[in-house]
Amino acid sequence: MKTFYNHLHAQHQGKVEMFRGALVPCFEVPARADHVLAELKRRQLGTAVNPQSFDDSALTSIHSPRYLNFLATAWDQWVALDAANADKDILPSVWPTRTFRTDIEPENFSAKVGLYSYDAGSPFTSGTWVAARAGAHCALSAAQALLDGDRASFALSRPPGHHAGADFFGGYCFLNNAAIAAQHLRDAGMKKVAVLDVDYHHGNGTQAIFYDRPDVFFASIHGDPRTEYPFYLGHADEKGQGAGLGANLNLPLPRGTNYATWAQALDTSLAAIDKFGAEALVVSLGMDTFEGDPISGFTLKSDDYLRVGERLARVGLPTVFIFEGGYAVEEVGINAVNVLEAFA
Ligand code: OKP
Ligand code: ZN
Repeated sequence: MKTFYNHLHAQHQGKVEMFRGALVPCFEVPARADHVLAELKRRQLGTAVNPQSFDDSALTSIHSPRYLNFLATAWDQWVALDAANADKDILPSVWPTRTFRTDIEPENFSAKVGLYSYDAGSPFTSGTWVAARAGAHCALSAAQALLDGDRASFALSRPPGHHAGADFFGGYCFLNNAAIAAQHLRDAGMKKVAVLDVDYHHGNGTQAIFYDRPDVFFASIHGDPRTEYPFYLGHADEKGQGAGLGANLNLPLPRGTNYATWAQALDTSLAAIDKFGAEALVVSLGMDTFEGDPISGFTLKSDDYLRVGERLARVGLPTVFIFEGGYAVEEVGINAVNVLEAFA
């Protein structure tokens, strides 16, 4: 299995995120990807290759032009406000909630940051755009590998993507890599594609992007949004809308859920994907379902990920794995590679 990896991911290195009234060190750190890469090498699982580069039209198929323009220019705008800003990350502090207008892009920089985001936990840094764009190219290259005949591929990129919507960042995510990969498969002629999100957190961005579309099925197994981030989406009654009705499946589970219960939800998801008739599968591979994850609440163990990989392989579809969350940094490599090795 080819792994698409670009060292530019390390350019995205947030300093702090807002948590319970304090700025705390970021959980989403470059070492996460380094551990996965090291474990792939240790087990000699496939080859790590650089992504191809792609035209920005591959990004505009998912994200709005004004949002992409914001991402590309945000850092320069920030430093132009005050040269001393170069030493600080950008964190949003004001948002247009219900009753406010979002059709007019404000001139004020903080107001722009708020327009294009939904939380204060996702610092935008000097290297965020470069890293996120390289990550999207990893996802596109991984999707392209399937089109070129590979059975499976892996985009080992960060920052993650599944919380990013068409025109907003949040949840450590800026470009929705899974959505970009799925769309690339569609644009190349596949009629139906499924995205399966196994990250602990609901993939609200991916769901929103495809919510009214009948051609991309979205299934997600995640912590119940009544208590778990991202809180405002991911309930079981969200089934898609319009032409997309029936092409969205949420399986929220309570904090403390173990592998046996989680695996039943996996089987439910895979049966639905099979019934949908997808030609390819995009897996948002978050490893924060692990018992040792510092910000999550399921109790999967390292060996359980071998079973996950086996089950995913049994679906028999060409599969792109997209790296998402997983914050038990020391174990994230073992856990992710357990899925990939058992799949292969
Ligand atoms: C991103 B991904 C932690 C609060 C939660 C946001 C979590 C984003 C998870 N102190 N902050 O889905 O792994
Ligand atoms: Zn997560």
